[in-house]
Amino acid sequence: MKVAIYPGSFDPVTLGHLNIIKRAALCFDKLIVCVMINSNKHGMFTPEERVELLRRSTARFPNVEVDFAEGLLAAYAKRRKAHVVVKGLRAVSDFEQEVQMAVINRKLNPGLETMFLASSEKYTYLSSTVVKEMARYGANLEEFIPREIVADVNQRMKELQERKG
Ligand code: COD
Repeated sequence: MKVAIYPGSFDPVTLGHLNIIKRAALCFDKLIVCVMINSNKHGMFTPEERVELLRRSTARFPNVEVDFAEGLLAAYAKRRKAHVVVKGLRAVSDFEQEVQMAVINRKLNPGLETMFLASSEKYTYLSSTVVKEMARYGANLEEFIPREIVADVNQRMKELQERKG
């Protein structure tokens, strides 16, 4: 069975992520979408909430599993017996960091390959950061994130703004 892992912060999942999930799920028997911690980023949603939003957004893909893991991706891949990591590439700006991570992950777990899917041209501009910025200014989020989670993102942004006063 060919198992691949698509790791990310997914804070929150966007239509760009979902496009990669849909395409990668066609290439493998099983795709594990794994919420992991990027220590450079602050969360809007807790990891558990991100998992729930991802599960709701990917419910229609039978071979997609959503999980959360702490620690190193290379160790998680070993535990899950996965030999492939899937990443999305939007622009040259993604490339440098992604290639660096791919090399580190293979060093830590020899045989763990990273496969890159080029972003759909519709979503090259899209990131979770853009979504948060749009939510802050009350833009219609349906163009950016799965319909199933629009209310959750708007609600969380409202709570964060109220907390700030
Ligand atoms: N189109 C296509 N691809 C996209 C789009 C889009 N619009 N938006 C995002 N992507 C891709 C990104 O390029 C990335 O490949 C993936 O989707 C996830 O994106 P994010 O932004 O949700 O997640 P990141 O980049 O913050 O995730 C980083 C990880 C959590 C994977 C990384 O920090 C990690 O592996 N952490 C665990 C610790 C570890 O093992 N570190 C590596 C050794 S240094």
